[in-house]
Amino acid sequence: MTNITALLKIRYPLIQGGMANVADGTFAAVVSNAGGLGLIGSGAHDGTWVRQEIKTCRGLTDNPFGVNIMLMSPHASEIARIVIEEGVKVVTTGAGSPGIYMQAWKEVGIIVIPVVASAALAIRMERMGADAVIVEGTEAGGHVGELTTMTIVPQVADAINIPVIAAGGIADVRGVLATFALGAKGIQVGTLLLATKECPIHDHYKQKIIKARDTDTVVTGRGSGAPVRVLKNRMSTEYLSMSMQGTTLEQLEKLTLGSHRKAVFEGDLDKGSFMAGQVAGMIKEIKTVEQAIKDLFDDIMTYKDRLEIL
Ligand code: TUI
Repeated sequence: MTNITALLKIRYPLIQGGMANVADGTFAAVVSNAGGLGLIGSGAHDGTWVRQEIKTCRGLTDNPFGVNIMLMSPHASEIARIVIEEGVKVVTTGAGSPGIYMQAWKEVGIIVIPVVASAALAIRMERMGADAVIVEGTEAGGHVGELTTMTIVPQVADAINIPVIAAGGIADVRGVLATFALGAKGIQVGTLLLATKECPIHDHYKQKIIKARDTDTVVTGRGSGAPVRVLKNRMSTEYLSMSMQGTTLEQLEKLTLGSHRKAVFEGDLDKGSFMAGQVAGMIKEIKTVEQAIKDLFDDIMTYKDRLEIL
């Protein structure tokens, strides 16, 4: 089956990014109620938190939703077990290979959609039974790879027979059409959903996205093994100048410890890490989640007909 809406039993071929510290059960339910696939972003949370958010989400929507597992988290294996116990239908993973969990998830019929950073990993995931893969270009916010959406989506689409979901750089109908032209069967969006009325982040974070220009994101930690795209601010500038001066990874870690939470919960413009993708520059207003999702798809046929090729 290559149809994402049929596979996931959702209205639009859209899944929400796994946004750690942001996407709780309440937010995931809003996205699922709007016709996409909402995800609980487990981030660095423990199993108890994830279990509670699954229950909350269930109470707020009858539509399908999933859990995103950040594989670098020390709680990843506990959460991998909890999604089975709680009967979660869909799991997405990020920041590593979910190989060791695949068999257990597939045995209970969980739909597994890993984020892959290369065609080689995509092929491995297909062999292990993944139902689709998410391919994230470096335009995305948060933890990113090197390849652009434009180049990695078609290469992975050519390498595997399961559907590719494109992420990184999509915030309007043009991005949807472009990634489908590249071979995607669905999209994942994060930044666009940060700039929504229902998103539970500090208002300073939303305003920073609305005010951002095209050149206002930067990747910190390219040398650290965990490069992260953020909106430029005092924190990112300090990080980059310290890393240029040869500051140790340990000291850099100390600088950024808890900084994403400072952005999300306190809106701390100086000390926060405001993770966001390059599309921040094209997001100009705060919409409801429902409107943001509708605007990506509802006029797509009209827009497609307006393209002048040849
Ligand atoms: O995971 C993300 N985005 C994230 S995770 C995150 S939390 C964090 N904070 C600080 C440092 C590191 C993480 C914030 N944003 N997106 C999915 C994603 N996965 N992007 C890249 C990858 C990835 C990388 C390597 C997936 C697989 C992979 O494979 C390793 C291997 O075994 O080949």
